[in-house]
Amino acid sequence: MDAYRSVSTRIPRSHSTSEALSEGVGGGRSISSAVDGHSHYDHQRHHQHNHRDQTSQLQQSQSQQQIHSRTRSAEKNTVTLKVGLIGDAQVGKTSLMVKYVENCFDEIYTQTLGVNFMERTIRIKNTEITFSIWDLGGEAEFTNMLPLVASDAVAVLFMFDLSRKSTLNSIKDWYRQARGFNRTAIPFLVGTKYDLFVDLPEPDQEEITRQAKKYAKAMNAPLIFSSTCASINIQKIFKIVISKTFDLRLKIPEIVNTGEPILLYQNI
Ligand SMILES: Nc1nc2c(ncn2[C@@H]2O[C@H](COP(=O)(O)OP(=O)(O)OP(=O)(O)O)[C@@H](O)[C@H]2O)c(=O)[nH]1
Ligand SMILES: [Mg+2]
Repeated sequence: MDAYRSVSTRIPRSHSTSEALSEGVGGGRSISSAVDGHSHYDHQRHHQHNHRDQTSQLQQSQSQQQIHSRTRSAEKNTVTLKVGLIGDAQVGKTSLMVKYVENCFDEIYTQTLGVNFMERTIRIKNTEITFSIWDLGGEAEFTNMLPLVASDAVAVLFMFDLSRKSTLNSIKDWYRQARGFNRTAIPFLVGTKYDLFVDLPEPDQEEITRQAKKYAKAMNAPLIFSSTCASINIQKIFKIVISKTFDLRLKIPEIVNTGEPILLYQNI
C-alpha cells in the first residue's frame, strides 16, 4: 500500500500568487516582496521514505544532501535550510509542507509512516535558498526517527491543532525531545487549522491563545496561527524562518489579538 500522499509535481512553476495576495504581501524591498517577486525561481522536489527499513538510507541521503549543498554553495551562492516539522498525529504537518511546496491541499488524511521530505527553492536577490523540509509522522511509533528530522535543522516547527487543545499540551514533550537532538535550531510554535479554531466558543479561543502565548514565551519561539486549507500565514512562516536565520528585518506586521490569526515574531 502506498501509505504516503501522492506528491508528484517536479516541474518548476509559478507559486502561490493568490496566497501572496491574500496574505497582503506589499511591494518595496522587504524580504516578503523579494520572495514573492522571484517566484519563477521556485523548484520543488520530494522524496518519500518507508520507515520500516530505510533509516540508514535516510541518513545517507541527508549527508549526501549536505555535501551537495556545500558544493553548490561554493559554486552558485546557494544555501540549504533544513526545517523540521514535529507534532502530534493529524495536526496538519504534511498538509502544510505540501501546501508550501506544491500549493495544493488535500482534505483526505493520509498518515505519514515515518518521515516525508520535500524541497522548495526560492531566490532572494543573488542567493538561492532551498528549504529542505522534513516531516515526522506524529504517532508515537515513529518517535525513534525524530533525530533524522531534528538534527542539523536550522528551524523546527512545533505544530499543534488549534481545534484540539491536547495537541498543544503535547508540545512540551515534543520540544524536550527535539532539543535533546538539536539545541541550536530556532523553535517555532505553529497552531494549525485556524479555519476550525474560529468556530470554537470564545472562551475556548481565549484559553488556547493564552496557553499558546505562554508556551511560545517559554520556548523563545515565534507564535503563528495558520490555516493550510484557507491559505493563512503559510508563506509567512517560511519568510520568518529566513529572517530569523539570517537576522534580517521583515516588514510583515504582527497580529496580537485573540480571535485573529496570531503572528508574533519580533522581540523574540
Ligand atoms: N480544516 C482544516 N483541516 C486541515 C488543515 N490542515 C490539515 N488538515 C486536515 O487534517 C488532517 C491531517 O492532516 P495531515 O497533514 O495529514 O496531518 P499530519 O500532522 O501530517 O499527520 P501524521 O502524518 O499522522 O503525523 C487531514 O485530513 C487534512 O486535510 C487546515 O488548515 N484546516
Ligand atoms: Mg503527516
